[in-house]
Amino acid sequence: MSRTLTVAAAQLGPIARDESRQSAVARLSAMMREAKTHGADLVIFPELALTTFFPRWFFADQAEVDAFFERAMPNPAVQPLFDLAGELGIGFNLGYAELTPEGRHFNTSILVNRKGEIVGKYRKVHLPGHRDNEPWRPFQHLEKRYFETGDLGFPVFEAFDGRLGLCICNDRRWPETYRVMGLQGVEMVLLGYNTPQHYALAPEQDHLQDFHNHLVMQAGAYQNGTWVVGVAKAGSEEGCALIGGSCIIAPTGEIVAQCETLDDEVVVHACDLDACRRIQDNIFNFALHREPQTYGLITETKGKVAGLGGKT
Ligand code: ING
Repeated sequence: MSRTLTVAAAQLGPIARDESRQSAVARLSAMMREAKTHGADLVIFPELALTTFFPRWFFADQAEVDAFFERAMPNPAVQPLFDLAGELGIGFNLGYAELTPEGRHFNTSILVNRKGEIVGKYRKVHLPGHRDNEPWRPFQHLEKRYFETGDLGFPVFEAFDGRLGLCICNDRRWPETYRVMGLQGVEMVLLGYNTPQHYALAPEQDHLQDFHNHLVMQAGAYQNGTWVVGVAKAGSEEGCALIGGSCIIAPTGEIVAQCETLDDEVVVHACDLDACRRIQDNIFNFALHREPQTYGLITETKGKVAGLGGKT
């Protein structure tokens, strides 16, 4: 009897700067209900799914930044989503800005089970962008200013009769993210993203954003024999074009379901978690084929070092 986990990728269209949490939660709830009608056990929402992508602006006043953060999870504005999960018997993955009681700021994602209980939490490790206001840019990307580097590692959680891992947006571009979870036997990686079409430091690559988006997730899936569900906040959000391309990817690297619009849209797929074995036990059988004694540089240095090949 194979272990099938039916997941829904619930892509969000734009969230306006002045859109209330209640409005965002209503949209998420509508997609959760739709996912349930298609038999989903688990629905995956985007990164920072309760507010507009506020790192696109520079705020001198920290109080204006903190207004985009959640001081508790759940909280009164989000509680209806947790209640609905329990009522429908469906789990969910939600990205939001976390402000801890100690005053620490994280770009966070949680995994909630069918009873509406938080069973997993992750804080974004790879923070892209920059720290200071750079007026030359058409829009800012101040994640390094507004968030701290995640301090929870890349955990894998036993849930939904499988091994589920979480990451967020830029994390999906780094092979280390998937491999640390792959070494924990992950069977499904859940992630959300807010990805602008325009990348100010390399505008000649703007037309490749959708290709790069799928490339990195498909590679991560195949090289670790895991399902990957990537879900966008998409569309023109406060004048900034965000890519869509939300999708569900099999352990073979094949995209098995993909959103077609840049709006609120749900796609569903029944994922056979045992399909991971066909990759993890063979081509990427880590215990059989990896040679970690050769990989030291990967954790010994942050940036590049002199070549190991010696003088040429
Ligand atoms: N967004 C983007 C991402 O990694 C980015 C930042 C955009 C990096 C385009 C490179 C190119 O998808 C977030 N939120 O990490």
